[in-house]
Amino acid sequence: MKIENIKVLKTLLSESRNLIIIPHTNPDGDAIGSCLALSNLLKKSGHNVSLISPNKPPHFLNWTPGFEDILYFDSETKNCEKKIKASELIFTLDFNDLNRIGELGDIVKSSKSKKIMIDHHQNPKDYADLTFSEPEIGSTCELLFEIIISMGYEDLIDQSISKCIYLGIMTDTGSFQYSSVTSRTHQIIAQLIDKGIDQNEIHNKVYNDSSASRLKVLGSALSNMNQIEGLKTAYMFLKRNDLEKFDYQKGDSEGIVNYGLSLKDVIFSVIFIEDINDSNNVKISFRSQGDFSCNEFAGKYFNGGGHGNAAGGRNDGNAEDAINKFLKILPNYKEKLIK
Ligand SMILES: [Mn+2]
Repeated sequence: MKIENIKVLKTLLSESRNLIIIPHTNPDGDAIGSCLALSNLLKKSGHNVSLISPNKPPHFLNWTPGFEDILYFDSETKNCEKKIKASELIFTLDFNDLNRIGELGDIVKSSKSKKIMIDHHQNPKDYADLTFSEPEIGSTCELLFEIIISMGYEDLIDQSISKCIYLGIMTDTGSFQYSSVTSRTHQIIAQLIDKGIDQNEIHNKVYNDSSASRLKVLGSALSNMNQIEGLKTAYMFLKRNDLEKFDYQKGDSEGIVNYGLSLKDVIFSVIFIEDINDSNNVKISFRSQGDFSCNEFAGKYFNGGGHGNAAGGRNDGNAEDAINKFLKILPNYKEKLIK
């Protein structure tokens, strides 16, 4: 991190009172954690802060300190526009391309306020006046902690802010198991624990909050799992009838595709989910490990896209149609899958 950037940030903050903080669309634990940590910190230092999210986060984040003050652009558009107009500084956290915040992006782009990006994804776009972009750091929350320390604001980090930062580091590192976790990550966690946070409570609130319908949907998908020998691939499906039988709620199928990767020798996992509202549509999620590009696969054959290791797509017809198409295409990727 450039020390010069820290100086510029301090100057910008000393010259500005009205601040906006924005996470990406469908904000996750790191986006909400970093935005609320920063908002709580800047409020303490006397700023007038509005946290504007493009839309609502999942319910298991609603305990995060300051959550009740979040404004939602999709349901309070006029009010949010007014706040942005009156602002002097806009922070964008946990994303690096204004496309990630939908229509809100146009408003940010045309705003006269200075923009500050704090993010850890690859290939940042060039929209910010001040950019903190550190792709080798595992979470925006960890990066934000380093920025706060470099600014000399360590004493402002209280228990509430520590909870927010812990949330983001925990969720973006798969609970400290990814290769992005360093000894420094653990040193930061130690400091957060010393601020009096209860990690077990945070873990339970985020991960042990399933509804019965979610577990039944998960059970149904797992019992439909197929492993394709010789292609390091697993796939699952969920049929409309089953979703109805288990009283499927939006979000219940979130993350199920990752279970495929927990199989020994599987590097590519796919789930086909029949759309409960459209009998001619199947939603598909792709996950991979290593170099195999989900993004390319989803984009080429299933009207989708995303990242190298995580992508989404769709197909006309029912799950069987989509699976048959998938099984025809897959052997063409044998070399890439088994290398
Ligand atoms: Mn993140």
